[in-house]
Amino acid sequence: MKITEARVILSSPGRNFATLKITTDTGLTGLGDATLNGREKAVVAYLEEHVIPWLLGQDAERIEHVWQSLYKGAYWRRGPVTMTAIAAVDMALWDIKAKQAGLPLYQLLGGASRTGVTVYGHANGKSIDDCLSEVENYVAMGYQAVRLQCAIPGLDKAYGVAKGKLYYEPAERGLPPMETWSTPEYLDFIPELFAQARKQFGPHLKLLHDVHHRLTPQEAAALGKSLEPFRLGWLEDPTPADNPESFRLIRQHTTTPIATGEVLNHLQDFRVLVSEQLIDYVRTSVQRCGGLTHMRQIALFADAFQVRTGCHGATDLSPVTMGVALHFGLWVPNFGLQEYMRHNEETDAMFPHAYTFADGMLHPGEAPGHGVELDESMASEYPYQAASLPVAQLRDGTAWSW
Ligand code: EZ4
Ligand code: CO
Repeated sequence: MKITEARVILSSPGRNFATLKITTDTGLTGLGDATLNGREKAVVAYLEEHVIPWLLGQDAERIEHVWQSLYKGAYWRRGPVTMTAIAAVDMALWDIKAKQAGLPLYQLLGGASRTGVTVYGHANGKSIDDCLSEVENYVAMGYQAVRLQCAIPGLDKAYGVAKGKLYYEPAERGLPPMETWSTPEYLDFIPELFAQARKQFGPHLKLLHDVHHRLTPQEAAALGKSLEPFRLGWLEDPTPADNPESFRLIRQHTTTPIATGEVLNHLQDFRVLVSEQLIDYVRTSVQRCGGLTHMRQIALFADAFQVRTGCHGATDLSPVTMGVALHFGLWVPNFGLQEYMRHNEETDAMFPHAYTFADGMLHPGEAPGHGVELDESMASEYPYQAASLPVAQLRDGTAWSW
């Protein structure tokens, strides 16, 4: 089965998405997600200039061969742009293979390991009361796990605090917005948020929190210790994982579970974190790490160390990624939890999908392939508009991790 056409479709139904569509000489088509938040056009150029010309005429059935050829053949290995471009091709080829077989993708992986993929929602607020009433809404919808982010008194904006309900979008149109960060106020405030949440929701609801790379290892260890009485489901990205050894210090001081790696894109990025059991959940996704082909390898490596999956699923991961992630999550032996930040209505309508939500779980559905399509005429009504993620700085103007 030869690849006859490959095109990138850029659209912006409220936020930007880059979608790769591959067509074969049998007429079968597949979709992959090529969105890299705030750096979309770098991936588009990588695909259009360097990947697609080679892809035309290749055998669509040789997924592994295409993956290895794109990875090794580039000479320049790893990195978010390369691995996102490879991911888009990989997702589209798995979609085609499953459609050819007439099966939902999870059947090709080895079948369902569970009844559904447990997801977590995002509660956030301008005050603790605000945030806890959001948690209440998620519980009422059937969620078993919720991430809590809250504005910090004394700071004008805080990461994770949405403008609307059920929908959180950090990227803004135009140049990067500035946000002020101050660690002392944050460290004083967060334990109080979780003390009140645990008191109100009892012992069983999974409560999560994302530090978003803002702490040093020593500060992260201190936060982990102060949160132990409230038994978090996980503490996410407590410090940047650029230097994986820095997680040793956190691990030596706290039993709070740690999730990391939504910005990581390769098995080698996780090798120390996982093999030394420094983390409990890997956060990379099929969109970030070269697709299903490489995600599978990372997950099975993690399984050998009792580390589970906790895949990224924010709004910048399009419904195509969500579809593939759900087939993966239904199968993967060491599934932990899947993030599910709901898309806006326009996005859900533009990407008709087979996945459905019930009782705190998503199910990928039984449609052949990954089950997500793209309404191209609708996509053309929402042209791409440059957008950027915020940049954080301390009160004295020092640039900080966002
Ligand atoms: O900031 O997806 O866990 N979720 C997150 C997200 C990320 C965005 C970056 O593109 O940290 O909100
Ligand atoms: Co995160």
